[in-house]
Amino acid sequence: MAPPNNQKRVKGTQVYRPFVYGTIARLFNDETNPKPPGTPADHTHSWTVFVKGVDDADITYWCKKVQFKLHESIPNPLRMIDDVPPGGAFEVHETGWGEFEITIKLYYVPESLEKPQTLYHHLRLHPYGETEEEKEKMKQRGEVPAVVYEEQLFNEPYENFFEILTSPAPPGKGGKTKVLKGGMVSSVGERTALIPLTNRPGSEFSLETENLLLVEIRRAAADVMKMIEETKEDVVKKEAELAALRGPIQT
Ligand code: SLL
Repeated sequence: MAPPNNQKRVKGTQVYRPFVYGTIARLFNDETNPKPPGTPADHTHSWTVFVKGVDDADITYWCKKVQFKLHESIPNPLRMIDDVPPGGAFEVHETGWGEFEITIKLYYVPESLEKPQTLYHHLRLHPYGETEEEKEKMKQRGEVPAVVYEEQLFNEPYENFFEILTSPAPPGKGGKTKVLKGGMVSSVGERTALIPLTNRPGSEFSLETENLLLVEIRRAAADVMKMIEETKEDVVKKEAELAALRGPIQT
């Protein structure tokens, strides 16, 4: 879309907004996840694919609609979700039997003058993980999540859009705070780039997780430094051995 002439970009500015996308799948079973009537006999799982704010923060003021492109074996594989209240999730619920790649296309609010952007996500139905323990944990939980944290960057946004991105949520359009267990305040409907301080079940993208990851990264960096030192010492030793083998240098 060509920008109108009166539109100016806010130079030197980058605005980012966190969001999450992914899938959650559950195996059908009579007690906790019975097959809805009319579900084809070969369907083994129910699943949801979604795009939403971290901890239900509103993203609808920058993300206008989301198109999910499902596998062709599914009726009406192109699903456009464009009617989501502030703080709600763009999502599709389905049932099926197989894993496949979902194409997720984000459409931005018209004021952004941004072109849609495409993400790809592999729908996971079966427990997975790097270790058997991780897989077993997922099996016990009865749910297979595959969720990704992402940050949407708006580089030098147009002035109108910058206004929208940075103004407080309009009254009556979400903007209410939600006090969670443990006294944590979440940001339903709030226009924010902040993520929650701590984790709660089902929402593990927080400063707590970020700090744990930082500790891990620092530990790994320290290990790498140690390996570099050891390698250096080894090189010095090998060079000395080589010099000894060569004997005194003849001139
Ligand atoms: C596979 N490449 O062969 C994948 C394809 C297709 C998944 C998986 C059907 C749903 C429906 C369904 O689950 N398709 O019939 O509505 O494993």
